[in-house]
Amino acid sequence: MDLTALAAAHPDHWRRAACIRTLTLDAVAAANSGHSGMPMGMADVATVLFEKHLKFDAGAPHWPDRDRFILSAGHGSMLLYSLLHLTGYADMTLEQLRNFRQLGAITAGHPEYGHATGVETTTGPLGQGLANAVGFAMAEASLRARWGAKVVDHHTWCIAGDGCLMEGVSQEAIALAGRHELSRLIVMWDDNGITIDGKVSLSDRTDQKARFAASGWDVFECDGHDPVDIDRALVAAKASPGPAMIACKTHIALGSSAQDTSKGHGALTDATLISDTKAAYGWTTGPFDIPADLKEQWEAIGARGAADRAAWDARIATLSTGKQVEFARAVSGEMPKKLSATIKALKKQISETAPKVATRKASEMALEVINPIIPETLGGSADLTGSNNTKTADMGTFEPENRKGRYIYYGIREHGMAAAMNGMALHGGTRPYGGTFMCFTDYARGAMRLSALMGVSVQYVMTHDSIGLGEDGPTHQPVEHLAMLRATPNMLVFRPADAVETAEAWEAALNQKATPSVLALSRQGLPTVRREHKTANLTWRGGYVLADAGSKRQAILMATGSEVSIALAARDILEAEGIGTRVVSLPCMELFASQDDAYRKRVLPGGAVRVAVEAGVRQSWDRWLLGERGREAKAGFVGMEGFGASAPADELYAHFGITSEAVAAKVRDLL
Ligand SMILES: Cc1ncc(C[n+]2csc(CCOP(=O)(O)OP(=O)(O)O)c2C)c(N)n1
Ligand SMILES: [Mg+2]
Repeated sequence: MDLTALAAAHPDHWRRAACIRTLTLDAVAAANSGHSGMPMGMADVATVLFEKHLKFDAGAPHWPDRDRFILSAGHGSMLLYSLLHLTGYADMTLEQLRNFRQLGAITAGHPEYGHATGVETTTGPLGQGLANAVGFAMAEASLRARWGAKVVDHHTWCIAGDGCLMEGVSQEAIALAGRHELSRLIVMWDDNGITIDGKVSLSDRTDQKARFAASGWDVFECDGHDPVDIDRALVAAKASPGPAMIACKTHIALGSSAQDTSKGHGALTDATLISDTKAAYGWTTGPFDIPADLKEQWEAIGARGAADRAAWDARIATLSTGKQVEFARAVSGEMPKKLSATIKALKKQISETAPKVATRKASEMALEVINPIIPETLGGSADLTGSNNTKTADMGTFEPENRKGRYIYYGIREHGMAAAMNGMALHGGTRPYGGTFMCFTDYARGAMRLSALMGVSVQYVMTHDSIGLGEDGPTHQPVEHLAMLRATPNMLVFRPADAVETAEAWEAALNQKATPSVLALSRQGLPTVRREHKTANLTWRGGYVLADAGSKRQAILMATGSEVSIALAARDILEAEGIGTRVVSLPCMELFASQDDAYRKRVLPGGAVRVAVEAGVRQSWDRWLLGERGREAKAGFVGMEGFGASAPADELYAHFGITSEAVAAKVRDLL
């Protein structure tokens, strides 16, 4: 590359972009780790985007109608941190850049949501940001339809690398965006032909432009180092009727001796390389030293959106007070006050009629009363709507012809669904939930982990939660999934026993602002075990005494979901034999663990034999069996030890020995 010619053609732009490039070199050198090449390669595109197109106000980073900028190629975090610092985000000080990747700094190795303002989502696992961006754009389209362009009217911009486009989740996301004609979504592909192992051609020969076009995108290209050409492409992409992809031809690690090589991908820390590169940029100041005139130019860019933002504030002020309050509530993630009374009324009705229904059906019953009072829910399923029972009567279908529709047909795309839901939740103003078979948590897991890491309230409706699904067999029967989900920090795993607990689980889950939830729901019908109406939400406490010992307590049975009724039947057997037996329902271990010690002790006192029953593996039960005043010699587990099998559910329970007789026998053994 002839850098002199580039600099001469657009000297002001060149110097502005060099700020990003040199801050990146300095921060990576200070940390002695990180990724230099991507920010050095994409600095021109990002400069034009922030200077001319992105609607934002660095002084109001939470402005709801700002454009969203998603750095899907999260390893290039210094691109984002440099931009946030340069444009004047108050928290992104020079000190933070100096402490890039250090403990306590907001400049984490990869951008992390909740650390620095202006970081819209956590990226780093390649492909996630792109799939989040689709969710952001869906949320924008949904809210614009409901609130009008006066209130919601913005774009979602995403920078994705070769790696993002290779990851499978990108295909799911691209197809979804194309189908939904998300014209406000613009993806800028860092087309540098390089990944860590070498040239992209080592492992790929996909025609990416044809690939996007095949899914209904409008495709553009530009010279990623020519600001005029970049601007032309951005203008065209913004105006195009479909989602837009711009192939930005760039040179990784531009201007360094590592340019166009995989060496340029990682940390360029060699002092000579750095000084030579800076000299090639025409840069004369020392590390982290941005000349005052350049900082002023960048701060003016950061303030460019202030007038727009003020105009938006004025427009919001013209809404009725009721609407203003409702908009603020939805954006804050607060639940409407009516939710609590609505759930109580449903619980009362269930306890009185005591239906025998699958908890997936009970979930639908809950959603039928929830969706009408929480207008921001956006439900969906990965092509299992009739099995997950996720669609309620009033929702309508979200589609280009009906952006007000609140039900999303995600297609067979569990990972894309989960990542899109993260984007919707992060966008704010919407409450996404989506379903699939619990076993296919595996397919969604990459994004589910990020829901937990970011602390976003997404509800995963995972039905067919055990061997109880029967004939579909072991490919579809989750065994290890409860343990795996419970092992995930900041994730609530609900496995309700009946329709009452299911309604309670929904209330508890929706009230979480910073924690995602999984609702593990049965395919098979379950009796109502909560026959006596209680206004208190017992599931919200995680665990509680469902049936106490009739005589002196000798055993405590713990169970979740479909095995609670098995525990109750075992209790009947044992009580008839004069063995006082308590049954504890434990619909959410995480919430139970967060109760104070006194409450946990009341539910799980010491002394008695303890047996846990769950049609899954034992892992995750040991705290309740051995800890919490329990003892190894007096603890047993009735559940699964391997994969399931293909047969009717009743036969499987008998075959795997998950029966009330087996539970009673285990208690007798331990006494
Ligand atoms: C899911 C996932 N797999 C692997 C990685 C490790 N990784 C980080 S960057 C990278 C190469 C990405 O290539 P590209 O997107 O072209 O970035 P560039 O080298 O052009 O900056 C890999 C494999 C990751 N971050 N996420
Ligand atoms: Mg690349």
